Amino acid sequence: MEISALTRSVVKNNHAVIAPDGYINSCVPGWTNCTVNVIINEAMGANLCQTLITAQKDSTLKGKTKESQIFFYLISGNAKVHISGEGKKLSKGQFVYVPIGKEYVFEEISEGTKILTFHKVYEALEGYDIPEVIFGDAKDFPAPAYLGDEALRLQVLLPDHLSFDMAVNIFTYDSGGHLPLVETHIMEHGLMYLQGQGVYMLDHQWYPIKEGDSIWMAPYCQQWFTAMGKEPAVYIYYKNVNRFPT
Ligand code: UGY
Ligand code: MN
Repeated sequence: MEISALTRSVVKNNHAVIAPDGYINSCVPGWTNCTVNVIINEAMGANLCQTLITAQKDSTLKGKTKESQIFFYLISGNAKVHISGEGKKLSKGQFVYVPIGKEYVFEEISEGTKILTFHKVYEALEGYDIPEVIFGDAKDFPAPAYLGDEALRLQVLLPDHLSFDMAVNIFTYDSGGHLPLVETHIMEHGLMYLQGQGVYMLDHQWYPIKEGDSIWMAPYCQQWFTAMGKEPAVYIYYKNVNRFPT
């Protein structure tokens, strides 16, 4: 029998590993007939929010972005999305970026659909317009080798443009592939594993990680990862960009 007093999840001052076994549901006004797990949030010391929405029967998500922009990514399932009049169907691997000040509606969401969200308070930049709504499909994005290593491939889902203050990327590691260095940087990350497993080093502590797990890394949390197992390890991650130092 499993011992319920054990978990791989940890919450520290500069990083967290959140495995699904510790999820407790939240209620978000406007998001109905779904479970919502707020995985990363300001309450833990982060400057971003990351949630996982799991649709039940007749689920709808209605809202208006205010100071935070929201990136919605379909991990599985289907939904129909309307953003300020523009409507599109989304399925696994597809996403919509909703900038500030836009109304959004998700409907016709198939039961069990899983939607990952990243939220960040938008920091405007003088001389640049607020970004527009963006629909996309991860499979349409190139996956070039990362820093010349063919075992690591990085897809950049949002435009590399100064009007954006956040990036969302998908990182794929062949088994045995690893970051070529211990990263030490000001940018913060929120991430979720879409596939596979491996070992993450966070602030010189070592964590086994697998599909479904999430990680928060505060600015300057030192980080390194190696993939293990029989399939590539894939994670989707958030990064704040283009606005510092001030
Ligand atoms: O973009 C990044 O900083 C990325 N290489 N970090 C990470 O995967 N932990
Ligand atoms: Mn990094």
